[in-house]
Amino acid sequence: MKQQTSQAPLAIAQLTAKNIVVLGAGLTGLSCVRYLTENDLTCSVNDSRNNAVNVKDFQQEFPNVNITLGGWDKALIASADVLLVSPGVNTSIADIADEISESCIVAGDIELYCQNTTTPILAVTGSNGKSTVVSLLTFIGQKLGKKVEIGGNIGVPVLEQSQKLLDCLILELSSFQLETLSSMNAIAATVLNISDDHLDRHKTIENYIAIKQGIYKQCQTAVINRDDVNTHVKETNKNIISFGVGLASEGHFGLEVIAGKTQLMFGSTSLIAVDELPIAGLHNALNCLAVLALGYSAGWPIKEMLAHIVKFEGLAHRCQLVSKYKNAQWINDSKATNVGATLAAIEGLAAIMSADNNLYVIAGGEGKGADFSPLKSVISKNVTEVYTLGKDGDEIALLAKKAQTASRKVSTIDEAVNALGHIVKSGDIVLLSPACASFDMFKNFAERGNVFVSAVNKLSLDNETQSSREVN
Ligand code: UMA
Ligand code: ADP
Repeated sequence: MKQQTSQAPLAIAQLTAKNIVVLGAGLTGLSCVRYLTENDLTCSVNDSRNNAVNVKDFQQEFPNVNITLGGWDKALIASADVLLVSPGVNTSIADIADEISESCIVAGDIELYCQNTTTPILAVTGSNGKSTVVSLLTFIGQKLGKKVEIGGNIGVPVLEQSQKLLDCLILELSSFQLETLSSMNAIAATVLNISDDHLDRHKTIENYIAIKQGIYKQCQTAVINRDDVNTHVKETNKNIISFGVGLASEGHFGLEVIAGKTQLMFGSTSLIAVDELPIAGLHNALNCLAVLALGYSAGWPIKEMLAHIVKFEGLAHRCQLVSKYKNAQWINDSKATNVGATLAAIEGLAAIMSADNNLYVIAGGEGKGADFSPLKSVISKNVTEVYTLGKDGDEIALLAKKAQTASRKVSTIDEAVNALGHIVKSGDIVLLSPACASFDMFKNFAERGNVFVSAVNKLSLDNETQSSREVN
């Protein structure tokens, strides 16, 4: 059976009398059902897990929608004219792929949205920094007085924004969502960077890059990262704006040291010093450049964007300082679910700490088939000791050994934090940056980050209680 990404019309008027099947009953699936129902269309829903939804609640909200749980319903899939696939559902598995008919339109929620909207879109993908960039872009757009909303992989299904009249939708796209999207016509789109991620699903890095690059076929201006060749556009007739660490030519964004201070630059115009930015690290300076490039593509004035950028507070679980216990910095970077993010965190933080201090890293979890070896030299150069945990923790321990860096295996984050509580000194950094997904031990990265924060808080509280007992 040949699988296809739909170029075919999913305009609401075309969908009447079509047999629409929604795969997955999570955030995306339910948003599709809600959207179709609101447009007087019906559908069937299939989810391979038993407890995906409470069937009673579902039937109460959608009395005309048939739902099947606990396995892929092959007959239902085979009968579909339109298959609306949730991003977490891998349609290449035989149970699904073998059933899809030749004439069936296979698409995602974002394709459905794009075929039924005229809202201008700024779209962001990449291995790391997507949520930071779309959040900052949305923050700036709203501060500029525009009707701007966020959607996509950040946790807000786009169809939830479909009723709103917007000046712009800021869209975060994962590789899973790009696989089922072909009709977007964004004002501008970017691939921020590429590092190994989701290779358990996409199999090869080449395939992953090709999926990410698919975003450029669906935009008017491509915003590329000069320093990462995998983000560069292959088409020759595309309007391109670039950002990167080095000097920028006119019309592009870069960094330059002026009077001893690194500045964000637009061509030869200095914009703002990196140390005035509200989010730390070189990787975040690059994120800010990408934001400026995307906003500029939409006609937002650069000077006004800069006035608002400085007020942004950053996002939880992304290199977030959570405690200064013992005068060390305890940093929660639980969102580092891949190697690229952990590399950026270690290098970015090592750059701001003195050579006499120690950097301790807690890492490990579900590695998703990634190659950890790029961490070796960065660990060897910057890290004092690695605390490893989770399913693929031993792989990271092995890497640390090769990097001639001490490592210690722990069963829980609490165990790592308690051990570190005894050894950290003033000026040291303790960084939770797992380079892995969390689902071998936690519900999600937020739960993992919160466990770290609680453990650190408990440590400092116990210590305060202990010291006050000693004083009394
Ligand atoms: N399901 C099955 N069988 C499967 C896999 C999933 O039946 O083999 C069902 C589950 O039982 C569940 C439903 O599908 O009921 C979940 O669908 P989903 O996994 O597509 O998740 P949604 O709740 O629809 O959320 C999705 C994105 N999730 C994934 O891509 C895994 C959310 O991104 C996104 O915020 C949301 O759509 C709105 O657009 C999350 C994510 O982890 C944050 N993204 C990955 C990442 O950022 O690395 C790509
Ligand atoms: P995403 O939505 O792509 O996962 P986030 O903004 O949530 O991106 O950040 C995820 C992780 O990546 C965090 O650990 C963060 O510190 C790190 N990170 C953020 N921006 C970059 C970047 N430009 N390059 C590398 N790592 C980054």
